[in-house]
Amino acid sequence: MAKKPASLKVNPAAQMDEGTVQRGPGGETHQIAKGDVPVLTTAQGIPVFDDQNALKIGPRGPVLLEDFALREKIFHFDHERIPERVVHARGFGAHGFFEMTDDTLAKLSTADVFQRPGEQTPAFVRFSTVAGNKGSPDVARDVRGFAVKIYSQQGNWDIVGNNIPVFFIQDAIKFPDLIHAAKQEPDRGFPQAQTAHDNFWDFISLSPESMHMAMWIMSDRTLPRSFRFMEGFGVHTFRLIDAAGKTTFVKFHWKPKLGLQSVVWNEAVKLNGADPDYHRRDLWDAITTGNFPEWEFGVQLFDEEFINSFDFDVLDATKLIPEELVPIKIVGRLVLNRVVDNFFAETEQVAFSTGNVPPGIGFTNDPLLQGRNFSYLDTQLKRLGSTNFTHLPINAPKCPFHTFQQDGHMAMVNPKGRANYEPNSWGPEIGGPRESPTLGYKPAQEHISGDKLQARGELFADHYSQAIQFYASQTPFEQVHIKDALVFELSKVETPAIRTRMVSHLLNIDDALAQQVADGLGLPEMPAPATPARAIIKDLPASKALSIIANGPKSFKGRKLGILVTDGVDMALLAALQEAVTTAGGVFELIAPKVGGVVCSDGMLIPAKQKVNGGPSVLYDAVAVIPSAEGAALLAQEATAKDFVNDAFAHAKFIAYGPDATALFEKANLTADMDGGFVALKKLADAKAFIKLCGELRFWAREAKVHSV
Ligand code: HDE
Repeated sequence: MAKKPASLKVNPAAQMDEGTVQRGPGGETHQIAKGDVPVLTTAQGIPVFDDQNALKIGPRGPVLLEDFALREKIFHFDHERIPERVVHARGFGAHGFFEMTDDTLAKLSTADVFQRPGEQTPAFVRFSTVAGNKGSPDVARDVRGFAVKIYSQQGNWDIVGNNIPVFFIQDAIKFPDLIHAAKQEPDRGFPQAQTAHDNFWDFISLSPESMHMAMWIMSDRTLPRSFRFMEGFGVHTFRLIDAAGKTTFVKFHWKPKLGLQSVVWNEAVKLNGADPDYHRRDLWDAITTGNFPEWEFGVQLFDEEFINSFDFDVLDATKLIPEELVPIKIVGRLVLNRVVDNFFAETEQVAFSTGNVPPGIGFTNDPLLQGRNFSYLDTQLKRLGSTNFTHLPINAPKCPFHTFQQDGHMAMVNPKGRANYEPNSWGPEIGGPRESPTLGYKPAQEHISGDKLQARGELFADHYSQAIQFYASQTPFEQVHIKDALVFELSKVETPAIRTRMVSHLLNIDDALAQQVADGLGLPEMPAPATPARAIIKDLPASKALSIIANGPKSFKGRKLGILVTDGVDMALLAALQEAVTTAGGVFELIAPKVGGVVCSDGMLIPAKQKVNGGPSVLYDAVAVIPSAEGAALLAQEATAKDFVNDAFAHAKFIAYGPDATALFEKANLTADMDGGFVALKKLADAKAFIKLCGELRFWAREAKVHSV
């Protein structure tokens, strides 16, 4: 039997408010009251009688074509998907604001958004991975997109950057090749969301210009602990243009207030199984609990004189400008304080473009940037299906705008009135907008002449110098991670010649590294170094800014402690830990044998967040193990509880333990006094000391002892 709605109340599509009157069958009126459940309607606003059964002749009879509600519902569902982004398909977005904290840029650029320190301009940020498809796991080894849309009063400004300051290639013409090689191989359709396969390393090893980036992607930069702990970079050199038309060259930077942090590879592998949504959940949780992530906005400013003195071409996106050479000046901040209302409408449909710049910001002739400016409009038409994608609320400017553009699919804001062209003689009232020599966008003036040719700047041919500098700037732990990553990825490459070719490039970067990778691969013979296209500069000074460990946090703020508990847990100790972590600005989760919770030593029932097999220690920055003696004996029988402590140990995490944890540790072959990464919680004050120590994030010294191959 079909169910009939009790009464006709509110049409959600029409977004009626309390007090609105809606007509029911027969024309009777219904006053909308607070708390009324809205009546389901079709997209045409027609109230639905039965959403459980299609219209039939008799309960077992044929379905009637006349059922317009059924037809519309299925029609709409069938067309729910739009093409995913060809790169950066998997992403997660959030709203916030951009704000200048000083007036440095106001003097160098006419951009309105720079003019008033302290004023908040709405912003939307979408973080992403590059290679994986939309449903791929979050902690894939990959570059992260860091795309920022700033809704300025002079139109939208997009900084479509990454979490790595350089790129694989120098010229846009190579982008399709790079992406084809990185994504799943076309015949078999795998592997996705990873570069550990032949096609990728074949392309990279045949493209020496990618060597600097290759070092970055083999570093921990491609395994961020969360979006909140990574830097962002505009990558290309842009221009700031002042009222007189003068250019100051600029590189844009985002620096996370919480410091940098990455996960280790084995942790990433396990995280992707334990929580494929690890990064998006982290951002969602942080914002919805009021821990708003924040980045400092920094600029490197330079002029022609610096450009002429620099060893590299500032138009080459495979090079960076070390902070030690041109310091980053912090001039603003970006805060994310609101999650999306709807993932599809905002995160999926947001459309970025490097070509979106307001007056006062300009492009350079970086051939990658120029290619990008061309590409992004194209892709929106394919994905969003209409030139009117700017009519979607997430893409629409938040300042007044007036164009003569009209019609097309889904046109929602066609110009009003008679004038849809200019010049016209309809007068100021109805004649529509006009260009403005004073307010309109003016590109920087530049005299250009030259031969028509297909070539690159001379300095673009230096492929190794900054790769050497990057490697030399890493801490010894990070250097080992780079070596391990290279060995891992190249071990997945099935063609020996590709492995050897990569090692021939590594020989131009660091002999010891090349040797370690060759050993790790079991390479039968060391190849000759690849022939460099230009003399390599081997003694560029190390840059501390390029290391993650050297730029970590100073406290446990923003981090998460996992507390493994059982019935009988010492309530006072648990409370001390919770207080210490909360005071430090961190959060905690209880992991217990049952998610319903545990009965503490004082008889109180405390609910758990995770059941022990659903809350592995990879989800946490540090762990505390404080079961009762009986509980520890129980956990000692549970494989996932042993994994909990074994993984925390193997991932060099700080581990606090209560007096009764021994049974579990013994079963996991761990002794609590093994190294300085263990902290005994003997008295309540130890909890505070433990959380302070956790500010160092990992007990790195342990790492070398747990990995020998
Ligand atoms: Fe992109 N890139 N890209 N890219 N890119 C896209 O635009 C492209 C490049 C970056 O969250 C696409 O809307 C070309 C560098 C981010 O929506 C597409 C070239 C950098 C995002 C496209 C590059 C980026 C994209 C796919 C070489 C770092 C995600 C869907 C000339 C500085 C934005 C879309 C988001 C997205 C093309 C190179 C960053 C196809 C042709 C270098 C963060 O238009």
